[in-house]
Amino acid sequence: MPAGVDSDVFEQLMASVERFARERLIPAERRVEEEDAIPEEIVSEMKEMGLFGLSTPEEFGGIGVNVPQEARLIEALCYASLTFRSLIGTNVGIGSQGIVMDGTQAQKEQWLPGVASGDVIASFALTEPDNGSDAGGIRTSARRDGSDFVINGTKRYITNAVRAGVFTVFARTDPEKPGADGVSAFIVPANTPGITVAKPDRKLGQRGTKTSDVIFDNVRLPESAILGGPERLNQGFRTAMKVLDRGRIHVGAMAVGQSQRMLDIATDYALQRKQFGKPIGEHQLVQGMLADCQAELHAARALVRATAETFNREGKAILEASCTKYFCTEAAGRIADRALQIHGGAGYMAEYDIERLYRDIRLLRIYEGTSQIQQLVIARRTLAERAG
Ligand code: COS
Repeated sequence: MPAGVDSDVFEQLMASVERFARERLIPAERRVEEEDAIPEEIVSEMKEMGLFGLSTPEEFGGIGVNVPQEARLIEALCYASLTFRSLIGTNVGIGSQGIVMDGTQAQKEQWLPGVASGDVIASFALTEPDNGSDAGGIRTSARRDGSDFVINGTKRYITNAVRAGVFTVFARTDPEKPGADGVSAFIVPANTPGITVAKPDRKLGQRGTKTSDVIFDNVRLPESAILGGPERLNQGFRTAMKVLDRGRIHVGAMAVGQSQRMLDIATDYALQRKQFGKPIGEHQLVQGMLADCQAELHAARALVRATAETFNREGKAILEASCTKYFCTEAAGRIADRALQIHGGAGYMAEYDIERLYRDIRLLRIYEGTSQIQQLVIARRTLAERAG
C-alpha cells in the first residue's frame, strides 16, 4: 500500500496549497478569464511548489503523494478556478500515470524527472473525432514497418497539447481486431516529425485551459516507444482504463473543491443580500437550497475519501471510481445551479464569480468519461458481481 509522504510533510503541503489557492490563484482568476491564459509567474510558482510532480514517485524527482493525499490536495487547489488545475492535471494524472503504472524502467527514467519538474508537459491522446466514449473503437493506426511503427490519425480535445513535450498516444496496432484488444499505447515525443498541433479550441468555460486537435501524419517511432515495451503490444486499452480509473477519483476531488467554493460564495451572498426586510439566508426556501448544497457536498467529500482509500489499499477501485466521478460531478452541477439561483439576477452577470464557476463546472460531467459512461460501468459491474 503506497505510504505517500509523511503526515507532517503532507500537512505542510496542504497548508501551502490552501494558502496558494486563496492568496495567489483566486485573485488572478479574472485576469485568466480575460486573457485566456495563465500568467507566467503563476506557472513558475506552481513549478517551484512541485505541483507538477505531486504524484510522480520520489525516485524520479516527484513528491510522491498517494491517492488519498492527492485527492485532498486537488480538492484544496480546486477551491480556485479549475483552469489552474488543468495546467498540472495531465502531469499529475492522465498524461503521466500510464508511464508510472506500466512504463519500463528506461521510460520512467527518461520522462518522469521532466514531468515532475514541469519542464515536460505530458498529454494524454485517446479521444478522436469519431471515438470518445467508445474508447476501444479508436481508428488512429500504428502500422508496423520493420522494427518501427508508423502512426496516422487525428486526436481531438487533447488537453495541454499546445504545451506538450510528450504524448501518450493510443493507436490500433492490430487492424484485424476491431475493439479494445488491438490497441497499443505509445510514448511519443512532441517534436517527432509528422505531428501537428492545431490551434486551441474555443470553449464554454475553463478559459485559460488549452485543448486542441493533434494530427499524426506518418509519425515514425521505434518499437521501444510502446508504453511498457514490445511485450505490452495490444495492451494499451487496459493502460488507458487504469489511468482513467485513477483520474476519476481525481475529478471527484476537483468537483468537491469547486462545490465548497460555490457554497461559500452562495452563503456569503445569502448573508448580505436583503429582500423582504431581511437577509435572504433567513428565508426558508433559500435555506433549503443551502442545506441541499451542504448535504451533497458532505456526501461527495466522504465518497472521494473512501474511494481514494480503497484504491490505495487494493491498487484499483473500478466500480467505486465510477460511482465517485458520477456522484460528485453531478452533485457539483446541482450545487452550481442552486448557488447561481441564490444569487438571483446577479448570478447571471459576469461581474459575479458564480457566473464563471457555473460555466467551468459543466465540463466535469463530460470529460474523463461522461456521466453516462460511468452509469454503464457501474451497472455492468453491479450485474456481473451478482451473476458471479
Ligand atoms: N481496468 C483495467 N482493465 C479494464 C478496465 C479497467 N478499468 N475496464 C475494462 N478493462 C479491460 C476489460 O477487463 C477487458 O479485458 P478482457 O477482454 O481481458 O476481459 C478489456 O479491457 C475491454 O473491456 P470492455 O469489454 O469493458 O470494453 P468496452 O469497449 O466495452 O468499453 C468502456 C468499456 C465503455 C467502459 C470504456 O470504453 C470507457 O471507459 N469509455 C470512456 C472513455 C473515456 O473516459 N474517455 C474520456 C476521454 S479521455 S480524457
